[in-house]
Amino acid sequence: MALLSFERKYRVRGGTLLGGDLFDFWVGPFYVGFFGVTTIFFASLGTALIIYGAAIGPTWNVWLISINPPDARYGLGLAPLKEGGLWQVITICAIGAFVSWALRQVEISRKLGMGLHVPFAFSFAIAAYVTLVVIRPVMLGAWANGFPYGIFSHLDWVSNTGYQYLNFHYNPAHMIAVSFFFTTCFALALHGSLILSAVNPGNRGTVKSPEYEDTFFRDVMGYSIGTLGIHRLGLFLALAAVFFSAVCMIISGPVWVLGWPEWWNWWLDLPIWEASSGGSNP
Ligand code: 07D
Ligand code: 07D
Ligand code: U10
Repeated sequence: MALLSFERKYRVRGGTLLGGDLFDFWVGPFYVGFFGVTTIFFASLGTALIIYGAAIGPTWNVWLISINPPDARYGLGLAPLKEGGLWQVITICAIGAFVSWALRQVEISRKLGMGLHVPFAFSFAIAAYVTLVVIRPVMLGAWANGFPYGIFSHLDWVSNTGYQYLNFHYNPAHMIAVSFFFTTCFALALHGSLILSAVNPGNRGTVKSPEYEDTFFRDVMGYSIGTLGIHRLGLFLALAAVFFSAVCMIISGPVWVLGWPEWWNWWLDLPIWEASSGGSNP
């Protein structure tokens, strides 16, 4: 079925979470819904405030524009607009827009009678962002710990926050997250190349079925995870990467305040070394 006639068949009412029929319509290709309206509202307001912040700031250079969180002396209180208050309102707008976007995905999934896997996955990205700008700053007692909204300034924040723990690569949850990110790329490269090899068999070849795909990996390494399985694995790997990223930041500060290399001293402190010369606690 051509996409346009499919859309006519499935552009039906219902499936909404809020607002009933009120916003149950499309504008061009976009489904609107109650959460489309709230997305537009929060995204427009947030963008307008960023432009206002740029206007009162020192530069229009888009790489250098930065909306900074309040100073540490404001703790978890509200700050005046020009001293971090903008950052606070923009953070509310960003969370409002991201959550609205996820709920709009839920409404669209329900309309189509599909599972909620896409909004479930997106909620992990939202959770990572909320970890950095709400949960961790609250645990540390100041909004100042959130990251600044600017293209280069947010890179400076990542670098400075990393070096605050001497060598961030020694953070064990960061290691797990990084490994999951690498594995995700590896899995997508294997999957993308396998599918293309099956549907592009070369001159005069016939397109190959999933049995061929399974057989390829059985021949190579004795096991195939299967055509559905690789998608489950891909989703799991990507979500685990983001989950462990959030963990690596929750433990940096609220749980561990020293350099991350020092955390590994637990190894030298194991009781099995006590009789020998090693250990940092002789
Ligand atoms: C390709 C989907 C499209 C999305 C794009 C991003 C904006 C920002 C706003 C000027 C994969 C659109 C960008 C709307 C413009 C203003 C105020 C997604 C795709 C094209 N970062 N980060 C980037 C964000 C954090 C880090 C690029 C956002 C954390 C590093 C872009 C967030 C940490 C590097 C960007 C966020 C961190 C980047 C490309 C939110 C740890 C780079 C992003 C809301 C996660 C890279 C100059 C991309 C770069 C980069 C956006 C958070 C680290 C500007 C929106 C604080 C180390 N980040 N980032 O392709 O080139 O994502 O930076 O949390 O090297 Mg970042
Ligand atoms: C937060 C983005 C959420 C996005 C949302 C959507 C829009 C709309 C609109 C396009 C989480 C936004 C959408 C705005 C756009 C349109 C139309 C994603 C988020 C909701 N690190 N490190 C990570 C590596 C080092 C440090 C994570 C590698 C150094 C700190 C990941 C290396 C030091 C933090 C990671 C490396 C250091 C991190 C990021 C290598 C610095 C974090 C992924 C090879 C000296 C961050 C939760 C992520 C984190 C993070 C990888 C090096 C510090 C695992 C590969 C040693 C301070 N690092 N890192 O989390 O965990 O995505 O955040 O060297 O805060 Mg690291
Ligand atoms: C996958 C797949 C698969 C496919 C696929 C894909 C994964 C196997 C079958 C998909 C993958 C791709 C296409 C590949 C490329 C994708 C990427 C690389 C990912 C990154 C994507 C991008 C960078 C693109 C991002 C673009 C976006 C998000 C679109 C931006 C659009 C908007 C902001 C509009 C959103 C619409 C909304 C919110 C609702 C509708 C609203 C309007 C149209 C505007 C008008 C508003 C109203 C009518 C509401 C009124 C508003 C009010 C009252 C508030 C106003 C308030 C104010 C203050 C102004 O696996 O299969 O193939 O394809």
